[in-house]
Amino acid sequence: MKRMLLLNGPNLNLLGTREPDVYGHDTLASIEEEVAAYGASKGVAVDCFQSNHEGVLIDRLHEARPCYDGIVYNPGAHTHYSYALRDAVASIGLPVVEVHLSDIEAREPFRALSVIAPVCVAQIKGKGKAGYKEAIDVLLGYADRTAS
Ligand code: CA2
Repeated sequence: MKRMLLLNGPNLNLLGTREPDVYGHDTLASIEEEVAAYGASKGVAVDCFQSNHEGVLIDRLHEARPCYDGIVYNPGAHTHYSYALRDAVASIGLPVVEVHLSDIEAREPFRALSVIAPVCVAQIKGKGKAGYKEAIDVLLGYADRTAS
């Protein structure tokens, strides 16, 4: 069975409590459950982790290296400025798909830039929670392509 990590960054623990017009009505726990069930249907065991702290997320990425076939990652606002997380993603040698619930290019100008996307295999944005499931498919396709 393949293993993937679903990683969520700062403030995503607040999903379902405010700004439903932007981020939807689902809580992070319910999204994690749904994504894990989707993964299981595709033969993928999904572990979930969220933190509001940059260093904790860096440590989790480092620890992921020997354990996972890929990472689905919503870096939250770190997306737009964290070179430390970009370096962590680049250093682990695992395929990472960056996911955003909202369309970051259609919002405030500061959100349009991702400093992390260039070291990811793909970026998915503006598809709500469906983007996390699509990321699992992208990673499965990536694993197939690199195996052949
Ligand atoms: O669209 C996304 O998924 C974002 O990564 C969400 C981040 C934002 O900083 C990025 O620009 C785009 C923010 C997550 C905050 O989530 C909240 C959820 C409910 C209430 C308040 C914030």
